Amino acid sequence: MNTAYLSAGSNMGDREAYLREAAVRLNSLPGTELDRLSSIYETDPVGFEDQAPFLNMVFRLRTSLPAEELLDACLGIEAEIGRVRTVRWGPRVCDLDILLFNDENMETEKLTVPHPRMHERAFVLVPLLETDPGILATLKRRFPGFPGVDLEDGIRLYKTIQGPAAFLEGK
Ligand code: X6L
Ligand code: MG
Ligand code: MG
Repeated sequence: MNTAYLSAGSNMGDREAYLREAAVRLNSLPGTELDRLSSIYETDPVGFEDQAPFLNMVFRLRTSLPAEELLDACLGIEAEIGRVRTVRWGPRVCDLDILLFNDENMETEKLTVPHPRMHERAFVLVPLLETDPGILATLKRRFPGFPGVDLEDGIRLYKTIQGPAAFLEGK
């Protein structure tokens, strides 16, 4: 079994519904269970700032899928939910990024794990640390400059969730 941490984001339409749809689809992948999730945060856009605010959260999955198959599944789920890639760093209904996969370091054409810029993004770090405070030690070890960002800047608690089952059921 593998443990994967994924960042999820949406800044178009019914943002919370898209995050839930992503969680339901991830939980339905073969050999995969949504095992923990963060609160939902509303976050100021970074990279390309002239767009609507995001909802961001982090999912922890237990999965028998290898990392590259999980990546393909994430890209498929983004497309099924209706993602259209136009402007780089632009608005999207659903973005799913693999942050961590076990304790592995990997770099292929398709995938780099840990996500190379995760330590610079409060919208990733705050929900990630909420799902597992023990990850702080891992982040400090893997990213010498950690944290590369003010963890209180541009991020507001939007909604707390009672657990994976409640979220999947729409509560
Ligand atoms: C300089 C240059 C500083 C580029 C930052 C940061 C670029 C993040 C892209 C950057 C830079 C990104 C989300 C977002 C995006 C999201 C929020 C990206 C890719 N995705 N903003 N911007 N949440 N709040 O999920 O992360 S585009
Ligand atoms: Mg992203
Ligand atoms: Mg992405």
